[in-house]
Amino acid sequence: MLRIAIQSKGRLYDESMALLEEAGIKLPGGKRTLLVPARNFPIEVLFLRDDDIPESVASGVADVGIVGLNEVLEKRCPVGVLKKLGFGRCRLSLAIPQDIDYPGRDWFTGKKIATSYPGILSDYLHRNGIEADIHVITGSVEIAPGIRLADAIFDIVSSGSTLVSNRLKEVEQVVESEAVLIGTDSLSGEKQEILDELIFRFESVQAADDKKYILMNVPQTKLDDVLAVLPGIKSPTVMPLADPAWCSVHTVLDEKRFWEIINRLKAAGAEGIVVLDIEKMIL
Ligand code: PRT
Ligand code: ZN
Repeated sequence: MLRIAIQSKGRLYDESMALLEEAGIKLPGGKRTLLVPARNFPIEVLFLRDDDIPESVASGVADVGIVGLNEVLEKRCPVGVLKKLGFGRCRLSLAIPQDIDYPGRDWFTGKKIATSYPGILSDYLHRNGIEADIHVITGSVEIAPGIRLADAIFDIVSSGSTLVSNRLKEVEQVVESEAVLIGTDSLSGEKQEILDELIFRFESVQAADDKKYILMNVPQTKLDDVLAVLPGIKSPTVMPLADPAWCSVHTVLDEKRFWEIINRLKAAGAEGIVVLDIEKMIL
């Protein structure tokens, strides 16, 4: 049985649960307890505050965990990142009041910086030879400059709207973060096998995430033009239709290039284009 720690509530909870579900791991519904065994896979889920996840993995209370990279770096626990999971993306940045003309990093010398991430911040200041005063606060860091508790903040930024509404501007991006799967290299053979299967399933879910399956009808006379729009995509499937003048083309597209390619396919003569989500893709 492999024990995985995930956030019990908060920003990473929904997507951590969705990832487990998409990986085919079924958890019992109903009242949730701290430790929940899956119904169909040798795994149990330990629900914790995100702050406690790195330490729980380092100490062996959990075998692996899903947590923001920012927490892993801050806690400095001896755990490794086994896999980046692509959700919970954010960055840790320095921000200062909007009306200050920012001359560069040296501005921070002698300043007071409010943060909940003193470890990452002190490393950064040290690396850059900046002496500043770190003021640790655990919530609502962004209000500190407004109430003159600090000159600047070092905090998580995602869309940037929290900074704007507190009349702050981001001046240095220090760390990029996303949810990661963490673990140690001291698992038993049995647990390692379960973990390998889990990672394989996560990878299949992730591979499908930014892909679409598309089908379209193409007149035989336009087939070459349509196939020319799909370069780099491994052998699209071409199938005959009841009307011999037409065929059906199936392929997988990167979501990022979706609109660009769809418009070119239409221009090249494709019709009746159907786009489907892909649930999993085994590479
Ligand atoms: O209760 P528990 O201790 O488990 O949770 P928590 O309150 O400490 O953390 P939670 O649930 O807020 O965040 C969990 C993780 O989500 C973080 O450690 C990050 O890895 C990740 N994450 C991603 C974020 C954000 N995006 C985010 N935007 N964590 C926090 N924020 C906050 C940020 O602190 C700031 O106040 O959102 C605000 C900024 O957002 P924007 O969009 O206005 O820039
Ligand atoms: Zn927390």
